[in-house]
Amino acid sequence: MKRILVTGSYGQIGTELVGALRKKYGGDNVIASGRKKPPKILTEDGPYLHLDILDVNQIHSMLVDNDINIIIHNASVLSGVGEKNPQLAFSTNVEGAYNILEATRILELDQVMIPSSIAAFGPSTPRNNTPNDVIMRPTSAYGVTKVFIELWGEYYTKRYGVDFRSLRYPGIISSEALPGGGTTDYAVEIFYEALKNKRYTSFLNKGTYLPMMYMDDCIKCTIDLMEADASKLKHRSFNITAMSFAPEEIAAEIKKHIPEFEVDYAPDFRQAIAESWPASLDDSAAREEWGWEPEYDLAAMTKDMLDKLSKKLGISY
Ligand code: AKB
Repeated sequence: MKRILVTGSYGQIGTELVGALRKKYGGDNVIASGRKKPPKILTEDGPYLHLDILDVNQIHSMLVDNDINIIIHNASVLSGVGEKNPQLAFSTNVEGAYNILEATRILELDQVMIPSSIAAFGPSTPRNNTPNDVIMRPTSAYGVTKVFIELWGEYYTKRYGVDFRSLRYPGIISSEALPGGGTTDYAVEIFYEALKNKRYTSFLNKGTYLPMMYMDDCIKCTIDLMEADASKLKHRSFNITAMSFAPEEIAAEIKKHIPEFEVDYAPDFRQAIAESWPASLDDSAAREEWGWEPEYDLAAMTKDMLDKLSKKLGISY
């Protein structure tokens, strides 16, 4: 039986991942955790427990007391926040992931998943159709922490047999919880502003292509990799993508549904971060090793986002 702990559960991905995991494995078998007061959605069908990922004793007792055998460690500082506060990125992302990997090793848990990101790549990486195995020299603080996570996790797999798995998430677009301080957040904000104000000022410039994915696909690939047969995995860290677009392209797609919608551009410090990341990814390793295949393209994602958000905000379009 799977007993799963999700850290950072109130984040953009955690909020929806916990619900999907509870549906699949039973509410009581999925422990949501974090340091904040949880939203109602996390306490309705299962337990939410307070957890500080820098407190090693608390991590160990939570894992033992709740008979956990799988950790999905989503607690992380994102790229924008990490660039403003690199020391926070180090403690949350590096020390936090180290504590979780150590607990997995010491307590001999079945599996640990810790997200990586397109941020693990850097300006010397080929930008288009970036391969799974390629030079990784990120220049953002966040990106450096993600390379640490991948390499330390893979080292633990090789050295100690820890079943570490990681997805290099692209920008994730979703309607439930807002992303917290990333470079790809514009692709979520744009929907809120299109519905509320019919205009949006993008903090990334025209022509800034980035790999992206809708939340439904993000949940699917996370659970699919968790369940993948370990004997089929040649890699432990995987590129995954569903689409790639620039701000003016998502704006044009929204405009098909909201013709009055207007966008202008005022790039800030996140422009440099975005320019150091891939524009598109080659995710053939994920497709070959565990059958990854996305469902949503730009048009399908835009329609579903507008439908869900307009219902949530009570604004018709
Ligand atoms: C961010 O923009 O920081 C994240 C990511 C791509 O990892 N969404």
